[in-house]
Parts: sequence; C-alpha cells; structure tokens
Amino acid sequence: MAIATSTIPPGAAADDAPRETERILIVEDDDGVARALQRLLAAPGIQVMVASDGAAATELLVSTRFDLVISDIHLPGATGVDILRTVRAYHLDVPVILMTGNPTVDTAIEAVNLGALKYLPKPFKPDELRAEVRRALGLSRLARLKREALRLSGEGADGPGDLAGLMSRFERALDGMWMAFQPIVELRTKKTFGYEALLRSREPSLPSPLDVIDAAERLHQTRRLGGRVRELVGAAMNGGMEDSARVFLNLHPSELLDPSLYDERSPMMPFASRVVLEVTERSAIESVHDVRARTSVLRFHGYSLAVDDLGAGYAGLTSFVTLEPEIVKIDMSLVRGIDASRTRREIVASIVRLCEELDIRVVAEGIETAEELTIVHALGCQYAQGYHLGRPADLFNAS
Ligand code: G
Ligand code: MN
Repeated sequence: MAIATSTIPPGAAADDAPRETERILIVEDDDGVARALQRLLAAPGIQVMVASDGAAATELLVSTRFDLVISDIHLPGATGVDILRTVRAYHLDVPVILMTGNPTVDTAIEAVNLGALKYLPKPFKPDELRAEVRRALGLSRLARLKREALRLSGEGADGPGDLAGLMSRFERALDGMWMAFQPIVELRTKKTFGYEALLRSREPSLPSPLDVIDAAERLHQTRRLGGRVRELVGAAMNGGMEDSARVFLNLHPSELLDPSLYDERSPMMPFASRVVLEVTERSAIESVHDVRARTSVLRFHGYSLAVDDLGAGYAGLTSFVTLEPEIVKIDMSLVRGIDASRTRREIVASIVRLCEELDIRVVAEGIETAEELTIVHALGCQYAQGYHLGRPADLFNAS
C-alpha cells in the first residue's frame, strides 16, 4: 500500500490551547522505518501520513495541506530532492526534513539550495528527530500566522493556494525575459567603461524586474533566476558586445551559495575577467556563510566585486570588510540633487577619499542631470551611470 494514515484526535492531552490537527507526511519506502517513524511522531493533534514512493507522495502533496514533510532521499521513482521540488512548487512554507543513510555533498548542497530545513543522516536518535520535528512544526505554525496577518492587512495577493499559479507566471517570465544594458562611463576619457546588465520582463503579470525577483524569492527560485540571467549575459558577451567592455552583474546574496556560480562550465566563466559582480548593501550578507572563501574563489576565476547601492541600506562596514570590493557604486539617493546639497557633497567626498585609501574605484549611480555629473566628477568619482548618460536598452540582442 502506498499511503497509510494514523491519527490521534486533538486535545487529548494538550497543555496549551487546542489547535487544528497538524499533518506530517513521511515519504519512505522501507515499511519498517515508516512504521517506526509513525509511532515515534504520533501525538495528540498530529496526523501522520505515509507515502512509500514518489508518485504517492506527489498525489498527497497536491491534494492536502501538510505542516511538515519528512522524506527519505532514495525512493522508488523519485529522489527526496524531487519531493522537495514538488513541495516548493505547491506549498511554499512547508518545512522539509530529508533523511539519508548515505549522505553525499552533492545531495546535501542541492537539498539546502531548495530550502530543506534539515538534512538528517540515518540512523538518528529518536530524541533528535523529535526535537527537529517540534522545531519544524513551530516554524510551520509561524508561517501560517504570518499568512493570516498578511490576509488581515489585505496584502499578499498570492495566497498559498495561488503558488502554483505564481509558479507558472514565473516560468513564463523566465522564458520571456531579456537583459537591458546601461552604459557606465569613465569620466576622465568620457568613454564607455562597461554596462550594467539589468533584468527586463515581458510577462504582463510580473512587469517590473522587482516583481520577478520577488516571485523568485517566494518560490525559492532565486538561483534559477540568477542562472538564466548569467546565460543571457553570457550570450550578449559572446555576441555583439565589444571585447573591451566590462559587464556589471547584480548578484542576489543567496546566489553566492549557488554551486553553479563556481562551475567551470558556467556561461560567464570565459568572460570572468571582464565581469564585476555587484552585491547590494540593501540586504544582509551576514546570512551567507563562508563569504570570504567564496569571494576568493570568484577572484581566482577572474571576477571582480562591487558593493552596490552604497548609502542606501545597511549601515556599517560589513560589506567592505567581507567583500573587499574593487569597486563601490554610490546609490542614487546620495547623488540626486547633489549640486544643491552640501551634506550630500560632503558625504560623497568622504566616501571617495576613503575609497582612494583602500584602492577602491567609485561609480556614481543615477546621474540624471549635467549638474549632478559635473559635481560627482569634481568630487573624484571615476565612473558614472544614469539616465543622463544612457538609459538601459536592448543593446546586444541578448534575448
Ligand atoms: O540597485 P541598482 O543600482 O542595481 O538599480 C538599478 C536600477 O536603477 C535599474 O532598474 C535602472 O533602470 C535604474 N536606473 C538607472 N539609472 C537611473 C537614473 O538615472 N535614474 C533613476 N531614477 N533610475 C535609474
Ligand atoms: Mn546594480
């Protein structure tokens, strides 16, 4: 039998307020292990269901709301990673614990990339599993509360039931997306130093690049999006772009954890020495472990690094210290109206001075007027970018 259920009714020995029955799905082909897990996890208010292969698991996952999925990695007709993918396609917030008797680095990396909560090598101690399950159910409850709060505030058009829809819109956006390129000008020579590659969408329901990035985050697909961007930019560099031009590429901090970024066969690798990876100050990089080891591998391949949106986000020097960038990009909020603001001029002048000492070059972003351009040049910025110098455009037929 592919599917088995055991329930103990809620409220029997609950010490806190009664809540809805919580459902756990166990995906395990070994009957003995499945039954042992079922016994171990059965508790008042918890329903434990078992699927013994990938097909049965998928059937349950698309029809039932689960609060936790515990899956073996090796299954008939699927892997635990396939199960994880199915979960992510339909139930964004459900925690997934993967178990294996034979852990490998590759599956562990893939599991973490797809958002597995925990990768448990077998055999595990019952207490260890129970503790993980308690934590996971707690997170699941938290996710549900957050969804309710969102619904109350009238936001969050895509409820969890709509995730399949969001996924298909995201897939269409990936298929139709293209890269715009905006020139970055060297101020001394007035020549184009390079281009920032900017994502553009043709999907009417996700019209702005931020919509696409937001959908990718909600669907745990930021790495797939990053991979597609690198493919398109690689094609542009292979195609019409002049060989001397640098390309500035925005990297989501989570992409630093994507093994494909470091893959020799990555479409960007042949051009690495002309590529500047921009990491924004707006999101915390502290969540990425081993940043310094990762950036040193990227530098070994020839990439340079830039801190993006300086002055717009997190205060402090974290991104300077961890990334040791070759370039910083001053956010347009500091540039806007700089000709009329002494404070902005002083801040930019200090940034330029500091960067000179650290041998970091400075790009001023968002230049919209001749006056702004004159001032940032006079203050010592080496490069500038903005509508005044060139709008993002379909320059290299990258689509
Ligand atoms: O965060 P980041 O610097 O990567 O953002 C770049 C974004 O800023 C792009 O979406 C681009 O279209 C936009 N942009 C580029 N130049 C200008 C400009 O001069 N003014 C304004 N308002 N936006 C700009
Ligand atoms: Mn940028």
